[in-house]
Amino acid sequence: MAQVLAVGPYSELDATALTRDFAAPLLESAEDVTALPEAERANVAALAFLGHKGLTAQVMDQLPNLRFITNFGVGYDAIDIPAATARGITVTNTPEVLNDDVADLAVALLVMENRRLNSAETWMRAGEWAKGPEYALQRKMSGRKVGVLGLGRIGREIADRLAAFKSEIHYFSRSEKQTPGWQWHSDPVALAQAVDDLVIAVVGGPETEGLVSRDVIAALGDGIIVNIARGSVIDESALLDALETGQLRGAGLDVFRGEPKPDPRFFGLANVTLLPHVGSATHETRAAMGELQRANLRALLDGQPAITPVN
Ligand code: 8YV
Repeated sequence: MAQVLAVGPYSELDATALTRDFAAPLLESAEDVTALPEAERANVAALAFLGHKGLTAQVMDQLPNLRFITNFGVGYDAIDIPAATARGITVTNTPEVLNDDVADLAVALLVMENRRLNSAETWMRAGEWAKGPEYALQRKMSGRKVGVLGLGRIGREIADRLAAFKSEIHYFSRSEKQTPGWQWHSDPVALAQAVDDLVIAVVGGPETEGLVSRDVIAALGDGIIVNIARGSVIDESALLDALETGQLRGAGLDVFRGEPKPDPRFFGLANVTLLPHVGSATHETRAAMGELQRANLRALLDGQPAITPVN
């Protein structure tokens, strides 16, 4: 059988399955590929990848017979796709199976920040409840105008959930979609101007780098920004400035530029909910992602078309 190499911090469940089904040796990160003996590298036909950085052209060139990369995750900004395509490497990802979890989390972050639920809990744990006045009044979430930046598979699930919150839905995407009642904007600044809160759901990578610029953040005014996509989509220093001055009411963030070491300025803020990239982190969804990754691997190694190809 063609040699499969697994790269990334896999769960025990996935590591066991990759070893059992594909006899795949496991490496912690893409950087470790270089350390493999040349003969072993030459044997590798498929790479089962999990991670958020480093699958570069240089790494691919260490594996001269690499034909397939199966990514554990819907986002594949860690993989240099043009380099893979140029080398004839097919790349797959794990779309759809995580839509619900990620959309649930986006809405939870919006509710948490509008109602300041994090601070309410901290206040209660600190014993403030018994001391006197009730917790400060916050802002109503239902009925707010919400902008969804990127109306792909996850963006749509978010918008569907927000419709149940009686939100007026606005969105930005390259082209207008068949979504009666939802308002399309061709420009992120115009979207931010039209709404109260903004949810980021675009893909990461070079095409969306810094899309939520200082101007977009200023246009949003006193709203909430939720990001469940990639840290690279936001101008993070502009975001931090707006949060520190209170120009922006708050942010709910699951992703950061410096993951897993976000800018320490975030930790000094009371008007944020910070999460350690847990969008898809449930037993059910991670099991489905692992299965889809391995199904792609199996299909490709059997000479079948990829189930969920990227390039
Ligand atoms: C990660 C994600 O894949 O799917 C994505 O794009 O960002 C996540 O689901 C997961 O955290 C494993 O690294």
